[in-house]
Amino acid sequence: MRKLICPVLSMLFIATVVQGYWINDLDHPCLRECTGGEPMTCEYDWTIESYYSMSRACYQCPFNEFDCHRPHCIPMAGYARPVYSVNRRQPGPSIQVCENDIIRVRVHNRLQNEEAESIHWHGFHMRGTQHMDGVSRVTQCPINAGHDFTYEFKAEQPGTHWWHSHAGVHRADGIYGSLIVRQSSESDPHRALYDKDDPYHVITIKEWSKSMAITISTAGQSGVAINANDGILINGRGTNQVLSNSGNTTATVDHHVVYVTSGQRYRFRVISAANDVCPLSISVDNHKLKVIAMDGAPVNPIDVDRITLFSAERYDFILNADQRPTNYWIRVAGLITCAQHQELGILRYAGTPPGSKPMSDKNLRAGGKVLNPETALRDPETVLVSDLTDADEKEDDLSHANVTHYLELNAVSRNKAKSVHHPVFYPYELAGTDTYSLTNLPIINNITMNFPGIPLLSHWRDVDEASWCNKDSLRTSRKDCSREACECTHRIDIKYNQVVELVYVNTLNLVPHPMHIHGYYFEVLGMDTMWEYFTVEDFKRLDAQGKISRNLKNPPRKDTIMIPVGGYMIARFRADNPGWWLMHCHFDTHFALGMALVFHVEGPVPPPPASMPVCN
Ligand SMILES: *[C@@H]1O[C@H](CO)[C@@H](O)[C@H](O)[C@H]1NC(C)=O
Ligand SMILES: *[C@@H]1O[C@H](CO)[C@@H](O)[C@H](O)[C@H]1NC(C)=O
Ligand SMILES: *[C@@H]1O[C@H](CO)[C@@H](O)[C@H](O)[C@H]1NC(C)=O
Ligand SMILES: [Cu+2]
Repeated sequence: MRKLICPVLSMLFIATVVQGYWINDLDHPCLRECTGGEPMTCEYDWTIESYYSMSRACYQCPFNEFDCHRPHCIPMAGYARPVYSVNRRQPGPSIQVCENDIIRVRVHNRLQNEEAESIHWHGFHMRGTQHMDGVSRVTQCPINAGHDFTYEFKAEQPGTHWWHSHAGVHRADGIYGSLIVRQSSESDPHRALYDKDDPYHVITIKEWSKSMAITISTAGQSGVAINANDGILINGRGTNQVLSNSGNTTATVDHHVVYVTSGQRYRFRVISAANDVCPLSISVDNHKLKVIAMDGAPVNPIDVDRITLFSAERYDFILNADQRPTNYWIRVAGLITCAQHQELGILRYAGTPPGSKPMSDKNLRAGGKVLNPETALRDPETVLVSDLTDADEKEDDLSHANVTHYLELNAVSRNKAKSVHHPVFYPYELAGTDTYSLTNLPIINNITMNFPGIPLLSHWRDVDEASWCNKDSLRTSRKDCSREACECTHRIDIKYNQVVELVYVNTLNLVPHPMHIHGYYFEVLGMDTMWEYFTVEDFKRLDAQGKISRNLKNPPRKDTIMIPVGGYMIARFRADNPGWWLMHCHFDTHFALGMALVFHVEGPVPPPPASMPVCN
């Protein structure tokens, strides 16, 4: 048996290494042409482990490039550090299925240190399978170390999605991967615009760091300065670490290569798996990007030169391979805290020699028209996501909102009982250059989210009455949140089937926040950058004067959207998916500090499966 399989496996291995991809994804029976026929049940077996990049599985990587592609070798940028991994890969296994398939993932938590885990399926709304949303302490108890749990749900949202850990900060250390749901030609409104849509054109990008995420987040909370990022990865590969071996030869991990053939039009699916305040702008030299979808939802096509992605955003674009057949740089440039980094991949036309590189200046940063600029400032070279329009037939009318919730995002100086700034030992009032540095606390409506130790979806009735709060309850309680952080379980109750309008205002001119809603799409009615210290009161005043415009006709849909500094974003959704849905900033360090709340949408939720993990 062994003898029979091995030659076949190694041939496959070599064949797929040429394309820079992994056998197990391409081998899966669910990766097929989507014809709209019988859905399949797609099974996956995942082992989650504490592991290491540049382990012995990497042999002579990067001095021998072939070795960097070996099974169990996680090269990252050639730097050896602890990682968390699914099946000893980074990014983890890609799930690629057809619309309406059933996805069944058996997760075996084998993390060291007794760490618990849960997996969120980012982009899926989990209607009828609310218990599968994978948010530790909201929809489930995390899976304890040594235990297994099987997630099972239907691939109802077509498009480019991803999966990632939603326990602690494990996502940043490697528990993430792509989740692609393709449609039949008849269902895909943009099918006529491209020729190819295959796994080789799925790209995940993120920053990497020499430190583990827990080190970065606790250092930030404790006022200890360390590097939060040391480079950028394209599909798990970075080239910015120069290594030398005993023979004094130097080498770096090779660029990620994407292959195209002249005359073909390719659907690219790009996912930002960034951990933190690291927006990434992607472009391809000499090529326009025709954007056709955001966060999985189709938009009317628009041509741009580059796209800025915040953590958890996805963009699909079509690249027409109509240039001289050679190599071109794929540029992924960091912004804000990642501004010093740029990573390069290679777009290689068929017929170009392997190992050859593009001729153009590798240090250049791309210019031209940008979609989703981090400033959200309007000028002739920028397109805001709210300027795009939905390409699907509208089934629902959200032109009348039943209720509006104002969500004020802020980053403030506050003392926090257990960490950050202790009210007595190291209060923020004493922070300064001669004492200790200030750590700001990101908040929503002055509240720091505190999760109870039990999952809300199944056990919310057991939560102590006094620990709940929202803006209104704080007002009546007369709690003063201006010095000490108000830590409580921030909950907004929503009646079934209401049309909910959310107005996000990012008050302080500090950083943009990519806000993510679980269980729904936001319809993005409008956004703008206003002025430094723009407040909810300012918004209400302008709105009353009719100076705020809303696109009620065909707003684009997103599940993660950046709220610009000193600006606002207006979103709506119909609350027809009962449950407990987390809404939070997708920056790890902000989420860890409590920039989150839960929407409780009333209505019946099916009982949890008997196999749910337990805690407390
Ligand atoms: C490598 O470089 C060091 C320092 O320049 C030198 O001492 C050593 O002999 C070199 N080793 C080889 C194998 O060339
Ligand atoms: C938050 O607190 C500040 C005072 O520190 C107050 O001006 C503001 O109105 C509060 N915001 C909300 C949404 O309650
Ligand atoms: C929302 O408002 C519409 C129009 O006023 C009304 O018909 C509908 O009953 C309201 N829905 C809910 C759930 O309150
Ligand atoms: Cu944030």
